[in-house]
Amino acid sequence: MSHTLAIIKPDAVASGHAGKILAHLEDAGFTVRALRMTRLDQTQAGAFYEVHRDRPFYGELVEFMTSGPVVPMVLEAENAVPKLREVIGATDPAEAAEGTVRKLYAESKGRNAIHASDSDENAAQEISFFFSRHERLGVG
Ligand code: FUP
Repeated sequence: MSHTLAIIKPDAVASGHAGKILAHLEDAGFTVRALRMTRLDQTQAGAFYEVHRDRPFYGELVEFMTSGPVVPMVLEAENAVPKLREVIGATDPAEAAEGTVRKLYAESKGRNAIHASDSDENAAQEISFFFSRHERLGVG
């Protein structure tokens, strides 16, 4: 079993889709190992998306991710990282496959409902970013 980090983003929380997205992830075979609702400040969101700092959409991305509460969670499954990437679909909902979380719930490429780690290394880093050692006791 391996682990990945998902974040239900502010658009999906605000539109009342957090519960449906959580059920979708559980139905897809993931076990939730840690979960909370929180709100990121500019420093936290900026650090989380540090890798995109030089991209033209960085400012908008940080503004969006701080615009309301988010629901980060640790998900467990076999091959959790690639499996979750498949379940959430392409970054842009217009390009996402039918039945994926982004096809069902994302508004646009920027406001796209959910984040998922893109490698095992980033998953470990992102899980530590949101969850303390104590909260991660059930993980791994
Ligand atoms: P993803 O891994 O699918 O979340 O996509 P990326 O890591 O490429 O991008 C991270 C976030 O930046 C996306 F979720 C939304 C935002 N983004 C834009 O707003 N515009 C873009 O052109 C690309 C990404």
